[in-house]
Amino acid sequence: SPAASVPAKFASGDVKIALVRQLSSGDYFEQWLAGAEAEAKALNVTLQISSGDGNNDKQALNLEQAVNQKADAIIVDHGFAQTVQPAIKKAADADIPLVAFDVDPGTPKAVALSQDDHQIAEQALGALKADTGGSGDVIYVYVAGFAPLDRRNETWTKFKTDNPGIKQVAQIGVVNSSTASAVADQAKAALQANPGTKAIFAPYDEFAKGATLAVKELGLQSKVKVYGADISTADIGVMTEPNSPWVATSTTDPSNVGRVAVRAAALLVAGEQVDPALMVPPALVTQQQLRDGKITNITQLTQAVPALVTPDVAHVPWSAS
Ligand code: SR1
Repeated sequence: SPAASVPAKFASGDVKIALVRQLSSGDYFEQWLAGAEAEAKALNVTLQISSGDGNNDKQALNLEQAVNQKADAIIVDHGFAQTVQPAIKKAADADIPLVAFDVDPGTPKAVALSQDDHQIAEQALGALKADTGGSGDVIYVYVAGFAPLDRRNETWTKFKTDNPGIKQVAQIGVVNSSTASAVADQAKAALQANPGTKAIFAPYDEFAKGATLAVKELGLQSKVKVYGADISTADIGVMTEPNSPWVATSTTDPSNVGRVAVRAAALLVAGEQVDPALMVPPALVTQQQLRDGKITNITQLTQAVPALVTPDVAHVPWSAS
């Protein structure tokens, strides 16, 4: 069928979407932004980007500002419910369309976008179970309060109940501007305190990179394997290094998720219907698969796993992308 005509406000380049981020450093957030920017360009939308850089009060102020400036739509990218929900309510009261990625908006007027975090944890833990036979000491990396990590934690909690042979011997975790190196320090201490550890469940790529570094620095690659989440070209390099302990990750294509967020916001600006809960499915990516397929970057990965690109999630009828 012929493509729908471009709404006038988009054709004239008058659409402004505020992107209000909690975090911006690290591979995941950089790729996500690149996807959001590419989609904004394709849709002739101006993206007004701010980041709290981990400062929740700053993110809340940035969000207040986006509401006061009457952006055509707002995307809230991560954040803690208690710091962003008051301003999200103001946006809803002012009828400003809003997409909340990885944070509970607290109002049904906003579109809630997430990755399927339960599936992310299930896929990574499925690999861990297959490799360990369902028993052994495991170090877990987690920080409470981040919605995606909290959902993955629900799956981990159930997994431990369902697999009594799996013993969590330590919980570590930090999210800051140098997450990977902070987690590496913590993981080294946890590994030294728990010499029987067989696996580290680290469901965020900065966690997995830190865990991998710790295992390598202690020379434990043959004993301890890492099961992570997310992927980037740099992560593919880490996973496929000779003797790398990072053997599996469950992931979306982060740049695809950024694209989906902008498409959903654009649809709302155009008055189109959008599913109130959008979810992007992940795929399990293993070290073996990357090596066998000679995959060295994200472009090659999305060619090998086309399901990582989801053009039908928040499809924009007037756009070719
Ligand atoms: C600190 S939260 C990090 C997570 O946000 C996104 O959901 C990514 O998948 C990442 O793991």
